Amino acid sequence: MSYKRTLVTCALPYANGPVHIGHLAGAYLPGDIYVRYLRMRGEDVVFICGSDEHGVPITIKAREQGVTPQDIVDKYHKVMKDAFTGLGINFDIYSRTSSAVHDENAAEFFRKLYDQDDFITQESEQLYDEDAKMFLTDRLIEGTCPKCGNPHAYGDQCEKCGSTLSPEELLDPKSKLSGSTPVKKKTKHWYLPLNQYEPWLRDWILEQHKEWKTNVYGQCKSWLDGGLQPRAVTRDLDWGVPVPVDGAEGKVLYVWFDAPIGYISNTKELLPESWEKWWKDPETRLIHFIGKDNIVFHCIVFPSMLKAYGDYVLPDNVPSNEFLNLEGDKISTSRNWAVWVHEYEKDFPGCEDVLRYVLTANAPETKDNDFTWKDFQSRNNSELLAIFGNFVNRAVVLTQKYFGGKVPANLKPEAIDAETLASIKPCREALEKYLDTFHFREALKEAMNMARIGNKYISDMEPWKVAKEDMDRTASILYTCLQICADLAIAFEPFTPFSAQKLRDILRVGINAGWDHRAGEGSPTVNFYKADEGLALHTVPFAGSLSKEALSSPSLSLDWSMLGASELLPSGHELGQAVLLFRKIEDDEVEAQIARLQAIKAAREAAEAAKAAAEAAKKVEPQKPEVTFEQFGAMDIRTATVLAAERVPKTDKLLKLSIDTGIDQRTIVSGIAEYYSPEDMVGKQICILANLAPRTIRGIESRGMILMAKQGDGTMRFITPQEALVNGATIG
Ligand code: B3M
Ligand code: ZN
Repeated sequence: MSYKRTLVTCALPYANGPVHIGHLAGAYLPGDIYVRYLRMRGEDVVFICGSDEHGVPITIKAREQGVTPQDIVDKYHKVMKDAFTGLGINFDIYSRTSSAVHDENAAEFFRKLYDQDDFITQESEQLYDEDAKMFLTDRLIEGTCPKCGNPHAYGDQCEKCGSTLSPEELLDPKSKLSGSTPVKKKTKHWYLPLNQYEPWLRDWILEQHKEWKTNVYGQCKSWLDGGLQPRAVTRDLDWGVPVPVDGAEGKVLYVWFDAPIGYISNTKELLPESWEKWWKDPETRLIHFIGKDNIVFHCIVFPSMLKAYGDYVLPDNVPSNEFLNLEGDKISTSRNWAVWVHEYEKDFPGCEDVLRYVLTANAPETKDNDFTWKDFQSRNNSELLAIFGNFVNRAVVLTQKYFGGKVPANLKPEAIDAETLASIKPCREALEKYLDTFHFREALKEAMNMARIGNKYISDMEPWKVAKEDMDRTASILYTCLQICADLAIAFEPFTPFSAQKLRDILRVGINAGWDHRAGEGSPTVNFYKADEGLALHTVPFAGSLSKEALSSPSLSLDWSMLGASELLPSGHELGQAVLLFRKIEDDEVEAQIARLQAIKAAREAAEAAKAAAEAAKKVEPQKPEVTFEQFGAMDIRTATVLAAERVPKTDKLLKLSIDTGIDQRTIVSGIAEYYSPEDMVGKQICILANLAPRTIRGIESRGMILMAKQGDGTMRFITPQEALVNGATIG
């Protein structure tokens, strides 16, 4: 079906932590690349995102830090917004689900479905914390896993053995809020009966959207084949959009009900007059960029909500990526195993495009993929720098050297020149094919192939040698190279926009990069770049279509349609200064990053080991067989003091102790050297079994035994009276 405009959304990230490279690779970079591409092709696009500021994890984090949920989301909203801007991910709006517009919009959405009787209600017994006066969501309940005995299993899952649990199954459940034992209490909730939408969903997705990426289609199919259940869309919580109906006091909309409505709210905030055109006109194409854990919500739940509401367009495509790992391990905010985008921007200023490039070249489009710092370094040094940057630099520097910085005339063309330029065309076709079908990794390969073609051509032609004999031929070679440079300034704009802009500054050309709606309603604008006036960004009123008049400029402006053309830069056009597009990433820079990660891993392992040891120490041995009173009474246990202590030579475990027992002074050999040094023992009052038959250990006669407490992990501690007693006091 034909369309007039494209509404692109990226998943609204939770405002409970900063953005990391996994987020970028999963949804935000692909979204930005796609939008930049469409805009260059002259399409009308709105690019929507914002923070997802509701949900239980935010309330837990606030409680942990002793601040309000609003404090948490204010902090991370800003960190995330700045991180995106820093990487050139330019949403038309980056708003937040705590905004007033959203509150009203989400409530209205619920209300309409409620009025239409689209929900069912269900009363159920749920666990309630009487101290905190709150119903407990699954994650707020901790208890012992019935399957593996892990004492810290959550109400929905045991992270140790991976079992899916329900809160009722936990042994000895406790509220994470107050530590008290939860009680069962009745509560009523509203459910969207997804089962009723199943036949429609089967047809809409499985029949009508076979073109969706196989990972997305496959996940939808398995959800549908598994059968859909009604889903609660309300929660007992005090952080979120209040449920706007009677009898729902203390309840809010479930975060996954309100968050996708946030896409609509944010569009409404940006374009209060014309937002409906973007959401309700069938000639709008809606594309959601998301990570794979969000597939069910965007392909099944949200479309069912939109369908129930009526009038709305449905997603045309939901290009979702798989996960990106970091140095072989799953990226995790809670385990601090991540490369944080705001930190990267601080550590590698001016290298924004390197991260964009590496994450796209390695995008987890079809399967999970791994980010490593070594790969980051080598992709920069041996691809961006050695191929793209090196080619451009050689072409421009030689043009300055031999032709005063002006594009030379094509004085002595040879067949190879035209063939080389012609070989850009198939790359362009492939590039477009891949971009149109959301295969950004392959698309980037094609852009890089164009740079390879240029780099090989200049290396093979050796204009620096030809210049010694034949200036006319040198002119043609550099003329050809500069045309390819201009191709690169177009082709790389979606992927590495900062470097593409730098390259256009070098070439002194502008670009028609399409219009955006950031200026908001009333003044939609066309943005383009002109090569005069220091390449200023020109903004003119948007007249409804890309007007050629608006774009006509006395200087040179590139256009996507020129990609692969035989002449993009005319002879005589004056170039700007040659600056390096990329710098080398040094060993010490990536080593510092690797060391940072290793330190995090080491700290985590130490903490885990300490926790495991503490757990093990708590284990107690089962009781021994009974003894009689007489048997116990036969043992002469009494207090004593250590007078002197030394290691038994050539042993690790044994100490030779000289003891004042109150009856006599004697020697006891004890296996405690692993736990106490001789100095620790001298002067200590202890308890001994005095009438143990003497034994000779390592040639020393030992008379008696020191009483030790042995813990579950095997560690030992001696027993000492709570206050100083006389030596020889009997114990029994
Ligand atoms: N906040 C989950 C996530 O950040 C969720 C996405 C909402 S999209 C409407 O992965
Ligand atoms: Zn378990």
